[in-house]
Amino acid sequence: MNFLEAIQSPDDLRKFPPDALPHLAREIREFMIDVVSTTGGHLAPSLGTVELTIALHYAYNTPTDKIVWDVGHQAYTHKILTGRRDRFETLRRYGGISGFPRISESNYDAVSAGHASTSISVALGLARGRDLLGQNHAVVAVIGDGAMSGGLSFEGLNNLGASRTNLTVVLNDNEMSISRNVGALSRYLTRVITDKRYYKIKSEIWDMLGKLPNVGKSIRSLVHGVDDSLKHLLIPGKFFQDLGLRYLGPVDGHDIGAMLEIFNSVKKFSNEPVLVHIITKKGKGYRFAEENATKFHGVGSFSKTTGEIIVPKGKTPSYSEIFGSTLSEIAATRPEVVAITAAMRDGTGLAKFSKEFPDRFFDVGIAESHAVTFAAGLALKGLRPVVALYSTFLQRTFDQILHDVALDGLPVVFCIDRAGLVGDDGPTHHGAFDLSFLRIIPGALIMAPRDEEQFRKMLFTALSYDKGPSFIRYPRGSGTGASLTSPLKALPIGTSEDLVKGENVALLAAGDFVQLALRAREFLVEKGINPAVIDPRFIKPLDEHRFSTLWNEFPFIVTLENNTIEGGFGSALLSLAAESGAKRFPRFLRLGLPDRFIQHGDLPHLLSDLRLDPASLADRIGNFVRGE
Ligand SMILES: Cc1ncc(C[n+]2csc(CCOP(=O)(O)OP(=O)(O)O)c2C)c(N)n1
Repeated sequence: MNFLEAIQSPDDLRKFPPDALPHLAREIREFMIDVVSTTGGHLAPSLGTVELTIALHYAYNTPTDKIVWDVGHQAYTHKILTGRRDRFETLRRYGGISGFPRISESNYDAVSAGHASTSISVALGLARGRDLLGQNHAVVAVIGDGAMSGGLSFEGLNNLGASRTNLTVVLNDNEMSISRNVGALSRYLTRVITDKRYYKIKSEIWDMLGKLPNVGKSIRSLVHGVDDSLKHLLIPGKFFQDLGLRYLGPVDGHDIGAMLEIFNSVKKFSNEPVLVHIITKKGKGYRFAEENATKFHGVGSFSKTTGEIIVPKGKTPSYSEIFGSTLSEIAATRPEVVAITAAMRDGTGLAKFSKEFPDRFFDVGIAESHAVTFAAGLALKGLRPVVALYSTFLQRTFDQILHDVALDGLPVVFCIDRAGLVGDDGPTHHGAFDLSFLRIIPGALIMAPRDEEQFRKMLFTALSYDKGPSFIRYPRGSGTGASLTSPLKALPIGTSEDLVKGENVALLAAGDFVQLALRAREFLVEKGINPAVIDPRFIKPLDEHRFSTLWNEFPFIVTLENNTIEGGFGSALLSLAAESGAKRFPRFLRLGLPDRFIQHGDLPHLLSDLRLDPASLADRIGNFVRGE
């Protein structure tokens, strides 16, 4: 019998007897693996939470009760059970359902998500709001052990513990972030799990003591006065208990019955925060994902039978790979170069560096703000830290860059991966803003390479620059396949490069969009327009020398960038032009990402939707020049 087909919403799920649920879990897994093998997606995290999700929707009255998913990459079962099974095959595709919870997609998605460590804070807001409004429903935050290591989670816990409000945090502990989890909290959790059997016995004793009138209470308070290590033996999850949360667990997160028992009893605690610690296996139920959860954390299409990723033929190395190999090359002769990642060792291309220079490599966990301020400390000691972050996660570190790094002109190098549109992950992950928010930082050196070869030179330039922080932003995926044979050499700071001569129109494109500009130019030539193409290379400082004559050479200036046009490269150039005192002020057209959040989908679709594909660009530029 196919149970899954009978479920349109959690109401249908709740009609099943509990003993049917493990069978349902098997069906969901099979369905999920089938679909994700073609769409790609966060398979291993979502395979790990199948039973948890069933248990939550079974025990709680969703959508009145709110489930808040941290990151939201583990919520595929949630999507399948909440009316999106029929559209699951459109997962992450253009026009299809999102890979993350989105309020706009379903009223079962209590909160939109994508970035880590937000769940406790936002769930606490929901809970306190509920209390203030005199409403009565449960709020459950589900957070992984990786996301729990982020600073925002600690801020949330700190406030939650003091709040005495009714909120349940489910800590989904699989000992993994994308790679193996790191840090002291992770070590602590491992100890709790390892000592599980002892804890079970001890906690039974503890509960029993609590039930003994008078005597029990005094023995318990005696225990509070004794040595810490002994307390650890007596009170499981002491860390959370001390923060004011009732700790329950550890529980097997693949045992639906055990979780139902816990959730049903937790629902009765009305005035206290609770933490339920569940243990899961990342990738559960699909051999290849269990064996290599990092590879299957976020995966493209793959063969279901062999687990092999389907790689398009002739793929050139990605920018991340070029970054990793070039950094290793430079670091081989420069012992002061150190690298920092925030839980994205593989994604940022630092795996090679981490193996070659283990002492000079720091994975700080999902802690981007810490990564930046930590780099400031390393720089103060004379080291040359390179912080590799995705553009979207760099957003969290604005104040650390400004206050801890830039203010004192510390030479920290920021390698900003996934800058610009990223595709299937959508609005939470597009790196659409970094040029705009970095450009206003005094003393920042900002570069954007048009290809891999230039990228290598920019990395070398950044590591040769010691007057302040430097930033290189580059896109997701492969470059142009440019030859990588020319020697590493620093570029003169603040210099642009004229790529193609032309007349009447100057097309200035930043970073990877130079390639787009060159292709748009071909269409324009067919229309009888012959634009010059200029690569600014440096977004800050701009090439004031070259650009001072630009305004007289070209009556039409077009800028193009893989960044929001609000405050980006085009705005910088426009300000420069406005203040240049040029007699003949050119007409300006700024092209780039529009001033709105951009949905998910493959890049060709997104670019054509935004009229940023070469043919549409040529049309827009043609109309502009013709004054239409
Ligand atoms: C602020 C931020 N940094 C990095 C990421 C990338 N990221 C997505 S999931 C993940 C690991 C999360 O680990 P955990 O919370 O334990 O969940 P699991 O995948 O193990 O289920 C990371 C680093 C992110 N989404 N947000």
